[in-house]
Amino acid sequence: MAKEIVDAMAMQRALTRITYEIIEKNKGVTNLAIVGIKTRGVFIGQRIADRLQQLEGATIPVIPLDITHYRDDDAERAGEKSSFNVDIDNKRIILVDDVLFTGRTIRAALDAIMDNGRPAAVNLAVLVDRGHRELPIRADFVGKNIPTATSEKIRVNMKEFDGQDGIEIR
Ligand code: 3GP
Ligand code: 5GP
Ligand code: MG
Repeated sequence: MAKEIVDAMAMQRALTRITYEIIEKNKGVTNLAIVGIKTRGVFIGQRIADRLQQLEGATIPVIPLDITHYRDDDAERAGEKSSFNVDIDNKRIILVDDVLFTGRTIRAALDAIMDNGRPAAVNLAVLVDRGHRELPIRADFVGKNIPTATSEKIRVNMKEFDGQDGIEIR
């Protein structure tokens, strides 16, 4: 059984608000770079970049990141590194993911980022925070806080990948 909790309009508004918050917190957009965690974090990151382009006239790079090999629960593949095609030294990074849960994905993403350079700062933007953190990690920009039971699943749909926008709980 799935229940829609955020519709397409509300999801778009949340992304627009996050974009304004990013501009405000960074006092502009100079030196920003977006790192999107695959799969849907990349599409969310691209939406934010498109909005930044409209609002500030700046082209912000969106770097896709696959953290599979950085997870602490995948010992077999650990050690394979992900390399960026954008120089991130002294950049202000906005790390973007669809759902924040235990925080382990973000910890892994930070490892991948640090392997690629020395950013001036890293901030975290997520569309959904569903709680249940296992590490001292929090998001700087949150689309929607959705308290969940461990057994529940949040489904994030994105036009680019799923044919429509919206967030469901099941
Ligand atoms: P994403 O790649 O866009 O993040 O892992 C495939 C998809 O399944 C992921 O899409 C993720 O959002 C979704 N998913 C739903 N529930 C879970 C979960 O509990 N853990 C993980 N890792 N992915 C989940
Ligand atoms: P964490 O590493 O914080 O436990 O989980 C974050 C990652 O797992 C996110 O990238 C997300 O894709 C996935 N994830 C965990 N729980 C959910 C969920 O309920 N829904 C979705 N869509 N993804 C989840
Ligand atoms: Mg994800």
